[in-house]
Amino acid sequence: MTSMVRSPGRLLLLLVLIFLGLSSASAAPSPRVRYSINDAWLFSEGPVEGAEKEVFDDSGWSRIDLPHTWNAEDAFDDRPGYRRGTGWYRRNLILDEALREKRIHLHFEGANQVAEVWLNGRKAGSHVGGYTAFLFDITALVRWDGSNSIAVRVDNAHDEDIPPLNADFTFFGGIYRDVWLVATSPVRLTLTDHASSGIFIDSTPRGDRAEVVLRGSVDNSLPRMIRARMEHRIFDERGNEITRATAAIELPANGSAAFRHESVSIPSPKLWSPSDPHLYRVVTEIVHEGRLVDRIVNSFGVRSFRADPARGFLLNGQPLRLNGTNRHQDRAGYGNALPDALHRRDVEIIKDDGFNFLRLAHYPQDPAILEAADHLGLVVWEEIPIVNLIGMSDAFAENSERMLVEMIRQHYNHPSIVFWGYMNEVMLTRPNPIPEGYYQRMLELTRRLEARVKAEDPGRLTVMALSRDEIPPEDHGLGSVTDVLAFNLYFGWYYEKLETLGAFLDEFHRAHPSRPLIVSEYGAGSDERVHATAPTPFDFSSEYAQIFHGSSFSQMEERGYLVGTAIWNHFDFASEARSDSKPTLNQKGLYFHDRTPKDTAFYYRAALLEEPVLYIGREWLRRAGSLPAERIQPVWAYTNLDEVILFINGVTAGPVPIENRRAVTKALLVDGPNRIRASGRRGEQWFTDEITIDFDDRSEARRDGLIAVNAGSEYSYVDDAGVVWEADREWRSGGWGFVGGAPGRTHHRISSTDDDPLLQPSRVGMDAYRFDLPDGMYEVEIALAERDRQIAAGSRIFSVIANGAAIFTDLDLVASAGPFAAVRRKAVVEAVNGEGIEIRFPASAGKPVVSAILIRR
Ligand code: GCB
Ligand code: CA
Repeated sequence: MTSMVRSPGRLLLLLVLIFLGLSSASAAPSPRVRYSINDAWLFSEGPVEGAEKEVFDDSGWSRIDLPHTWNAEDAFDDRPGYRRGTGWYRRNLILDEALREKRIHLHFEGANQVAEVWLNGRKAGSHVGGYTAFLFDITALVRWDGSNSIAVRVDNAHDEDIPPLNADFTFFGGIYRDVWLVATSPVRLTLTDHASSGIFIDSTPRGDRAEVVLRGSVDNSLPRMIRARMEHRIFDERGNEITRATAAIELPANGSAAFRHESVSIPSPKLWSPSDPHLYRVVTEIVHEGRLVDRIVNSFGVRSFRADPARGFLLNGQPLRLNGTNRHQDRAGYGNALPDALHRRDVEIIKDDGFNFLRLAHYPQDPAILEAADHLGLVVWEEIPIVNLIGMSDAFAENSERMLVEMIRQHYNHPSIVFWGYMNEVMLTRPNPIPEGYYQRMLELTRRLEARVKAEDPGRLTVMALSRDEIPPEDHGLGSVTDVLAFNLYFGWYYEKLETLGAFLDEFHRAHPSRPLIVSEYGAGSDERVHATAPTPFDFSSEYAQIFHGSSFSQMEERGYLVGTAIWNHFDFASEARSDSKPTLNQKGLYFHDRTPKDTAFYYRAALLEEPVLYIGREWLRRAGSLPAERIQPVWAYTNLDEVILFINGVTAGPVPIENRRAVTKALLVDGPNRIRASGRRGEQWFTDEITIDFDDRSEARRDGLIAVNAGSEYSYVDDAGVVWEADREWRSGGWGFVGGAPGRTHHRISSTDDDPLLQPSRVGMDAYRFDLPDGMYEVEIALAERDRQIAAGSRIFSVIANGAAIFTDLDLVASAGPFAAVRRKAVVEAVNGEGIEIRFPASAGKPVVSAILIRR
């Protein structure tokens, strides 16, 4: 190879050969025409009377492009809930005369969650389910002498018959994936089989060959029986033809015929794997009366796999630990309506971070995702969205099964897919009241879906995700139905302690030694604005999430029996009903919702990548301290190098021990910017990283600036302006802090602010806050919110008085702002006679509360 490339003449020859190899399969242009029709739509919120009609005044509608959701804003605002109902889309379509003899189809990659489509006022079809594609043949409805009107009604209202009924993510409404126009000859591979490609490819390595089976069906809409020839040509990645199969096919008038070609084999196949994701290409052509009438191109990969209860996952006969992560499809600013490029970007990020396994939770995702997973090399688990609850109706079961069939047929040929899933934690959330026969029904549905997967695709593995509290015997028999059992585990987050994860797994494995096991979720929520020196679960500090991942991953990697693990979640994602420290989001991502990385991502990069990783944690760049001892601050770097030295403002104490990919040291910081540099060595090679930490030293020596207190909180908070609100403390002479009272914390979202981590904690029932400050004029700012649902107007009334001057008089938070709403006020206060500032909270009803205090000279 290399010698050939060195000579330009030979290189040319090689290129010509590659070109010929490719072009032999594309001698004539494909008779298929396929293009996106994402632009130039009009949208209106529904319901709208008569919008399906051909002639309709849509002049007041908004001009939008697909992909589109109508919940991009209201799913993230202060008000609980988001619009779940109808939305209408209209568009004109002028068809080229050249398509006149063709079959015309509309292909929707996804619309959430019920879609009805009209062409020129006549119904083209409808589809139930928000996460799979659908296609309608509109040939009989199109007009050639002018413009066609397409009208689509989409509805994302709750529907007891359609999964998901309930889940921790936002059900954005709209046509949120691409829409295509597909024109084919009257004789073509079937497009209408659940919007699949009409061809299903199986390839099994056997000895030194791979046996390929190609099956599917062809449609004929000519009014006569015809005999056609079908040919499949298989090419390797360089475009060399490997093999071909030809067969005659007889098609009845206005009918279809199935085909199955078995004796296709690839000698010495190159196998597909995450480290070498080799893809074959199969070009399928139909020739009728000497004319090419259809051609489609599919990719596939040759690989074998097995999930072993003792040895874990085996790919192509070799053990391969699945180090994985989960992905939801939404992103900051887009809702679920992402262009393909951003879908692909997510897969690239996951691959670049070193992962080899991706669970597409909790629903089938965009074709761009699967294509990227095939090409970049990720083992995929895809599932349908039966989450938390099942419906009791026959329609629910039928819709579930149809979604499953759509997912499998649409994505069948992707070599990345290894696992089909169909339920997530269905026994944890209980309907109230539990309908009679609920669990019996669930078990029946499970068996029905399992049987359907095995009928559709016996070669892949089935999997179901359960929580810790759904293990046998609590599982009503569901846990033994699928090939692989998966657990969503939140030790050290929702329950127990971080360190007990491993023991739980061992115990389950001992009790169920024949069940292959995946940890399909583990994660901790975090917020870049929240920082703690003694992090705890649910403080949402960046530091706790880092401890959580370091401990969880290292416990699991020691356990060789696990098939794999998957982080919950790679990206923060929309969950409208949540109120963590950033309401409307689930914050367990390794990345923020806008895809900037959290420090935790670099723990995994250090753990999973071969390439050198040296990364100083930089989510905590702004810090403050009010005591001299607080100038000593932890600093750490994630690394996979042999040795790391940290320099603090140019000074080092030598190499820092590296434990579980992390080198931590204590740094003495100075007021202002502090330069932190890491030098790391692998063998003889050195690498560096550098950050600047801004430290606001508020200790005795320079009590001249600002004090900001996150009252009632054990963590510090950095606001948008970069102000560090320090963790609370008790007043000691010469310092500042509370006098009396107790800390309290709500996890309710606070309206009229984005500073939820500042407003959610509060000090309750204190006598005072004292600040021992020099004489002078100060601005005092108070922030507070009613934090208790039980408190009604009139039952908590207090004043806030600083050095005798009232900032609030007889404040009734519920009466004036409502519960869980931020109230802020600032006033100027004078400190005299060396007495500093004392803020008192006399109450006439209930106990006083305060969330934050800022004092500025
Ligand atoms: C789970 C669910 C997932 C949630 C996650 C969480 O077990 O499967 O949908 O988002 O926990 O963050 O609570
Ligand atoms: Ca797409």
